[in-house]
Amino acid sequence: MKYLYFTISILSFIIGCNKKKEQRVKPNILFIMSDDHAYQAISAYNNSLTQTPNIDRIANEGMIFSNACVTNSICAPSRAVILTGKHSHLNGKIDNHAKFDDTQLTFPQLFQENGYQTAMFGKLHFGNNPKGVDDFLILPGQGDYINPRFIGKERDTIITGYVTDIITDLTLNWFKNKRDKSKPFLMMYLHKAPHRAWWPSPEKFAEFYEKRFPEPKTLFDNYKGRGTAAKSAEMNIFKHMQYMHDSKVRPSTIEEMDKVEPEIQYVTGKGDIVKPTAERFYGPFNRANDEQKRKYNVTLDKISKDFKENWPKMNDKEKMKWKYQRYMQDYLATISSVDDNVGRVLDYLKDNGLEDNTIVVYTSDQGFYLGEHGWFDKRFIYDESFKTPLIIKWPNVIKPGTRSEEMVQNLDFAQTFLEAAMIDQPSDMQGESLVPLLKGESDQWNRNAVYYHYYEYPSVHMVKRHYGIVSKEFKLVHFYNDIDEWELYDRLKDPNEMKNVYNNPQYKKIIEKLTEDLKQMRIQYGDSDLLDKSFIY
Ligand code: SGN
Ligand code: CA
Repeated sequence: MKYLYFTISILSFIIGCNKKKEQRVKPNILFIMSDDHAYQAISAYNNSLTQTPNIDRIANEGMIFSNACVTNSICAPSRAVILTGKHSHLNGKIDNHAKFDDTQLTFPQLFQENGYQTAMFGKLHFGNNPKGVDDFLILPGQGDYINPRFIGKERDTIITGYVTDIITDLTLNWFKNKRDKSKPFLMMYLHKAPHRAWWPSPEKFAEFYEKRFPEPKTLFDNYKGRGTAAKSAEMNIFKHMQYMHDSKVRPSTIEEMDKVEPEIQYVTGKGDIVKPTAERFYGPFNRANDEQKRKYNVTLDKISKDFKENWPKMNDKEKMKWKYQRYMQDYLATISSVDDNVGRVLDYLKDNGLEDNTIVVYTSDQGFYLGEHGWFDKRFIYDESFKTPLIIKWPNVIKPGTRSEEMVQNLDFAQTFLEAAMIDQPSDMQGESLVPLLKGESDQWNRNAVYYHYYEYPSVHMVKRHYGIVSKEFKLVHFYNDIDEWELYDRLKDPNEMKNVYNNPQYKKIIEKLTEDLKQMRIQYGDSDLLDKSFIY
């Protein structure tokens, strides 16, 4: 009897401790994701283009991943991978057009079932509402920068102001007025910026118009060292960026200048040829009210004046340079707002005693070209779009100011968050929890290479379908549907990926090994039936 009593007390002590432990350590998660944020535009990654002091705070207090990447470099598919923990071919959201099958399990649902209070504010881009979140206000589709409309649980609403500030106001308002202090939280704080057409707030528009930015080394790339796909993509700043819509030259100025070459054509999602119209400029601009327009007009006038005076005198190289500066001015201005607003949220956590027990993640749905290879946009397996920013802060777990070069993917996020929150990971999720890396236990991490597969073709920017394997040293790629071309890049010797060495005999052995590894990976992830007819348009 005495023995039984002793056993029971020990057992209840252990259970009590576990319960206590669980309550004590279940962390809050603040997941911050922006849309198309190039890691080159975060000063913790690259100090020479712009400054992002608040995002850098997360890096200084946490871990920055220099080889974080996506599985499929495009918006809605990346979000589906993040939420389901499964590659695109399994979750079905292979491109921006396909509908997300929301009967699938997404990780916020598991958080909700396991005692977390959950919320989502900003851009989702699924065409349907999120599951597993107690509160949400999301932008419809791509959403608008100026006076945006939001879809809510009960009703839709239009909110006056600039989208990045508004998404932050909504998030802070939830923290202040809706947070249930008895529960840990999962907050998904999702920016629209810096997505095309890069409309800054009127103040940042004026401020950044005065700045000049360094050009990337490969701005004038002629794609000689690459294959058909790089040559036929429609994302060259000089050729495909549009004067009105992107560079924000007034339509009336373009019309006036009959000597200016006709606007470059572009292709819509279904492969139709469409010419840009003034509507593409007025769509965003006309959302502004009179006061906002007045402020925007100060800078718009300057742009048009400069264009009118100088464009006709420029050669092609100078035009490329001009377009690049205009692009960077607006793109980086939108990021400056993101950074300011991230600072507001970090300050809130700090000032309200939430800092110590909150994991803060900063990432993007994929990377972006900021003039590298002459490009804007994303989609390719080449580094600037394949890689994505990933910075994580977790007080008392991650050693401040650390860096990881491991090959980690957005596929890993769901399992990472689940492990951190001590929630079981579904066995059919395909990533790996990053928790060992976060704890500094890199000997527990065995992955050497990752798998990539891009599908959206033919479509805007015309990047051909491809899949591939990427290790720290090499990148092997197969463009497979309307062409049959292989490319190999030596990532250490050729970090700018200027030379495809697939046909160089020196790499024969490496190619044999990588080809076999790629095949095994496709089998492992269940993506071996690449030419499944349902994937062909
Ligand atoms: C829009 C953009 C494209 C962009 C796609 C996908 N054109 O079509 O440049 O690649 O979205 O972006 S725009 O001028 O209309 O903005 S994604 O982030 O949704 O994948
Ligand atoms: Ca995106």
